Amino acid sequence: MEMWLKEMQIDGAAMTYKVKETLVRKKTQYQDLAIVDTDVFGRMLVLDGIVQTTIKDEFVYHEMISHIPLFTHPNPKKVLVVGGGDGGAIREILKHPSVEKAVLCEIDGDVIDECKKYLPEISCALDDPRCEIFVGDGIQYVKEHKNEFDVIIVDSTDPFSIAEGLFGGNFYKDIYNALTEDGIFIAQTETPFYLPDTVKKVHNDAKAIFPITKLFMAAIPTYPGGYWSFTIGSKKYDPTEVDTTKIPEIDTKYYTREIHKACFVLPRYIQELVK
Ligand code: AAT
Repeated sequence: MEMWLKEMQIDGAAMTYKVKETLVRKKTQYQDLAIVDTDVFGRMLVLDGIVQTTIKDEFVYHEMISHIPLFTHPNPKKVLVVGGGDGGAIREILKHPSVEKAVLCEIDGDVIDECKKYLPEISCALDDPRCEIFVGDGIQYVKEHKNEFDVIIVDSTDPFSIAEGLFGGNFYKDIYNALTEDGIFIAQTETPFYLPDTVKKVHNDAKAIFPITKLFMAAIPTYPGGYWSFTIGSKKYDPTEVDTTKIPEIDTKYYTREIHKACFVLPRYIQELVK
């Protein structure tokens, strides 16, 4: 019998993936967790029916959410990831020799455990001695840390339920305070095509707090719309002003010096959202 996973991308439109095998399916304390093996994208992590990451296209998201801020900051030493229990962002962060410590604050310990078991290509750096794992709510964690991180990466689920408070306003104020004086923050900020209001709100909230706010895009086949936004809030360094000729060679599949510049070039319908 053929098995298909149907993901609602937005009310009225869905994406379907042929599933070869379900490796794990369970209700955690916070969500419905599944890791399935698919024909086209390989293994994928699915939380509450929403695709979070897949073996085939995870590189785009994890490289872009990590290398854009880490190559904008001249000397990132201490980095925090909120969410991101699969470990993909940690793997990319630890490619930067300046990084002494990368803290992962993931609310759901089951995500970490199951990704370690079934997605080793993504979770492989979680055992690195420079990585410190904290299982708990990112909102609380960020509130309790001041002037500590050079870069904060918000690698969260979509803005509902446990992740709702990770999009905007008060959380961004706490992030500002948890950053060092020249710190940078980045968040995954959804699809401008399907959720223009979310992108606009998040951008305005960040702009009210950070002196420099920029949005960039990356092409991610398994995220709704296939074209995903990231928002940066920075205290001092402008990610669009980086001298990319000075960026060292790094082992990546999507991120390049040229992409670092090009990803900030926006189509008009997105420019209009962040005016
Ligand atoms: N690296 C790509 C995968 C993710 S998963 C995002 C993680 O955020 C999940 O494991 C979830 O448990 C965690 N999370 C949600 N809310 C919180 C919170 N309040 N504190 C800490 N961690 C949290 C991102 C996928 C993006 C999907 C786009 N459609």
